[in-house]
Amino acid sequence: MLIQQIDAIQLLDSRAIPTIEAIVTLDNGISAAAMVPSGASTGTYEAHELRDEGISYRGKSVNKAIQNIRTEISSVIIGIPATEQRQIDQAMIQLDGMPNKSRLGANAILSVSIAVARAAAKATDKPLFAYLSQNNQYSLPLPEIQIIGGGKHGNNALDIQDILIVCPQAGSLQEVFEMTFDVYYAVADLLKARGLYSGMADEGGFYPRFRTHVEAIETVIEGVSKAGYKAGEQVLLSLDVAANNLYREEVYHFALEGLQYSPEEFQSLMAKWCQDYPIRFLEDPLHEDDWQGWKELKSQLDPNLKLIGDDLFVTNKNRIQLGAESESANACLIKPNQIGTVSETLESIALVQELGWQPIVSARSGETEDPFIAHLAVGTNTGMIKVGSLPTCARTTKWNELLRISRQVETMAWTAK
Ligand code: 2PG
Ligand code: MG
Repeated sequence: MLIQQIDAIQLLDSRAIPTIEAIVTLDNGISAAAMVPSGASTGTYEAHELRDEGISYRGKSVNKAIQNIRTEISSVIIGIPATEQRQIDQAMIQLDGMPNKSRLGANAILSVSIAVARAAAKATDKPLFAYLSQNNQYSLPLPEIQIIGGGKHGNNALDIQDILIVCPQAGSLQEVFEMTFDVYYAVADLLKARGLYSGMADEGGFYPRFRTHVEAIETVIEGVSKAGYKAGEQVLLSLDVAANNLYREEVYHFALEGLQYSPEEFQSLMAKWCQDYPIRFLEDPLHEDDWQGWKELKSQLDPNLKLIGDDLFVTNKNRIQLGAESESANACLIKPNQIGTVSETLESIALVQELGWQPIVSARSGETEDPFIAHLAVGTNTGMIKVGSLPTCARTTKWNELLRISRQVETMAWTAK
């Protein structure tokens, strides 16, 4: 099953921004394709997404990256067995030569890397999740699902980026979706009754113009009760503060309330919210360079609360290691396109698991119909996944794939805790 041909085309993501689909064909005739997603609130230390920077699609077309796949990348990969994922990824990393994959583009490299994994899974007659597994331990992940979107995904109507819910007592994934459906539409009813209803943010949640952040959090909690569930027990809250976007000139800014906070004040505010509300997951509450602040905040929080690094770690082993040494977090978002290859993503997940932290496989705000991350979460047994909100196709592609996988392997462990 040697790689015989690699091609790529420009397609559109969920924001209608161009993205890449790579197509890998093997010498036994099997072929597989993969599309890559794209973030809006990106961390500085992420792998580089190569865009044309011309006039087409406001600079966002990806023709150069596609050319790189057809020429340079093809030249080093053709002839290698598709099952040699590490060798293939290493060849692309070396060919790129830059620490952040900026020469060929992490979007070019990752699309090929995922297409190779998918082709190899097909060729070895395994479901993709099973092919990605190192130890045949699979489980269905518990999702965290967005109800309210904000920040860069929601026209900055809210300064923080996500208010999400987690249903830890649900008996199955089907039940998680049904409970989340109940809460999502209960919140919609509340917003409509108050004249606050607005369209959907990039990931499918609502983005009303609340007067304060606390009002937004309390509205979700009210929606939970309206739907007939107990907040803090059946339904927990999760926030992605995406604090990089709030931090300028050493101050955190809440435009909504017209307030500014010193780093110490912002840390205290985050700790207070976690005390006042049933928030059990807190992502990027501080900016990506404040290792000390993260450590201090962690020591103020309930040890059971998951303090999640996204922009802080960017799925990068070195940064995760730094976080472990500085005791800055106990959970890590995993986004394949932050690091740029399947094998590096698998290594980061393994490291997070070794540390005893919670890995959470995550989609990006600009998504595609590719359900790769559903397989990744199941196959590496991460236990949690984040895909944005419940509705819209780019999201349901992953939710529905998880449901299909759960049917395929009926004995699969369910991760609700
Ligand atoms: C995040 C993601 C997904 P983006 O910050 O966690 O919600 O957003 O893809 O824009 O980085
Ligand atoms: Mg985030």
